[in-house]
Amino acid sequence: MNSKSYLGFDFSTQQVKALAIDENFQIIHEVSVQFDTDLPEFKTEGGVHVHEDKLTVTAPTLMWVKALDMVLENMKKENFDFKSVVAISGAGQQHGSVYWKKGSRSSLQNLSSEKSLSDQLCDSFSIHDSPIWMDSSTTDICREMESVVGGPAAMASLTGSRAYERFTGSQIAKIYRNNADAYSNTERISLVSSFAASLLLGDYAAIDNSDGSGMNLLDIRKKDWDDKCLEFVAPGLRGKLGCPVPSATVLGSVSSYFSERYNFNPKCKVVAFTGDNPASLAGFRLRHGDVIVSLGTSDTFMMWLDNPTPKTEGHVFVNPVDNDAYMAMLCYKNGSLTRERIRDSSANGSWEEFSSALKSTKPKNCGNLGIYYDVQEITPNAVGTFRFDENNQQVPEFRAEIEVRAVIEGQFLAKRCHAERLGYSLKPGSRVLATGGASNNEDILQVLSDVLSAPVYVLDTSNSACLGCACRAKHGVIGGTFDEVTRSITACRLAATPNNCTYDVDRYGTLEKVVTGCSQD
Ligand code: XUL
Repeated sequence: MNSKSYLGFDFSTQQVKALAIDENFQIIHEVSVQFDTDLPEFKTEGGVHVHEDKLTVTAPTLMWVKALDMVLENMKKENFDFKSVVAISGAGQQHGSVYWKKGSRSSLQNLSSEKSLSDQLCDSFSIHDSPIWMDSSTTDICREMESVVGGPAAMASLTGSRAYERFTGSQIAKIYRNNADAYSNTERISLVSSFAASLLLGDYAAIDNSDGSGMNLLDIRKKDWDDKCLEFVAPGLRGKLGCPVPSATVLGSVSSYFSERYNFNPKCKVVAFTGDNPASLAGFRLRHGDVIVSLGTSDTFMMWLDNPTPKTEGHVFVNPVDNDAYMAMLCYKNGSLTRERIRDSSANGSWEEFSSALKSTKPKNCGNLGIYYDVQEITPNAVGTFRFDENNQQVPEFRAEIEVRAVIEGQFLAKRCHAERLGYSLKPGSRVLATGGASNNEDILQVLSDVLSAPVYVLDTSNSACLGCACRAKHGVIGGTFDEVTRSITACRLAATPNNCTYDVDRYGTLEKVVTGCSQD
């Protein structure tokens, strides 16, 4: 009963989850609430509402509040020892925003432990439907916003990313333009992460630098809002955003609402919440020189950077576990569905045959190189299938086993090429941490290891964001480096070591430029 624990939350797109670890990082409790099934009154699909224009995507803000009520009530029913919690942190889906109505700070500060949070905060939002990361309705605003700071490259260099529709800056601008009254009736704008932290803190929680980097508003080097961006978006925005803080900041203690209603220790600390991707980076305990490759429906590539060179492709965020470092993230739409298409067309729909093809062909594929964008790719913006022979001549097709190797090598070369453009370079001891469906296939992992020239480890990711936040909570109260604090966590499994084959990454980059120039609509 006297043992210490740390609590991590994850307010993701489809659910809210909480996970507690003990001093030895063992998971001692896990609870989740699914929006669609546990809160059917909000009528979400996959946790969201896609509007008629198909571009606008929102989630009911109050649903998130209710989900927190439910998570905590469930933990109480399961006799979770709230008193043991030393510190809490959490993650939120990135980019989503919450609009607190004037007067809500006082509601947060004066919550009665007799009632649920949702009963008391149901009238606290000036916008009831929070724009979320799946929204793509602000293209025009993004282009205007970029031109105000000198173009997409200048925007990327300043804020870590060119202007993206899902990033919060353009979403706030849309709200101001379409609903100026609601905007002026807004006292505070939170990200999903800082909104969730605010509930626990009983006061407005600061936005952390890492999640703040997903807004196109933060100067990622100065770690302060950029006035030009703020002025473009809406008047009086600086005051509504509050000051951003390092992600390991202890914001204060839990509000008395939680100590009275759930028996939390009144001294339990709330450490700044962050975005789900930065939180996963913490959960994977990514170190200098490491990369994470998540091979799922869409592929994601994350890396630790010391000296980033943000480009118009990919995103650079302030690092969530070291405020002086950075992380970068590259997202690819053509992931497992493209691999499966080639498996079906060139390996009789069988992963075994796919693996045999990889084994029967040599690294670098005798100079054959393929680029496969079945759907409009975002990194880079292109679509189509492109095959090049060893003389860089485009060819209409490859033999089946060449095609299999080409899709895997092409996807991994792309990631290495884009990572290097963002300032990534392999260091002695660099590790590739692989996750997602395709990380079960050792032959695919061997290609990954060869292309990236580093050993590949496989990670269990089921809880990465939540676990990362429980660890961040501990780091926040203990201090020192995150690596020191989390060093005793059991290591991941080594799955592949690189053969000595030097891939020509520049050649890939050149061919990708050819492809982008002639991308088919
Ligand atoms: C990242 C992004 C998503 C969200 C939801 O830029 O848009 O990964 O964080 O998980």
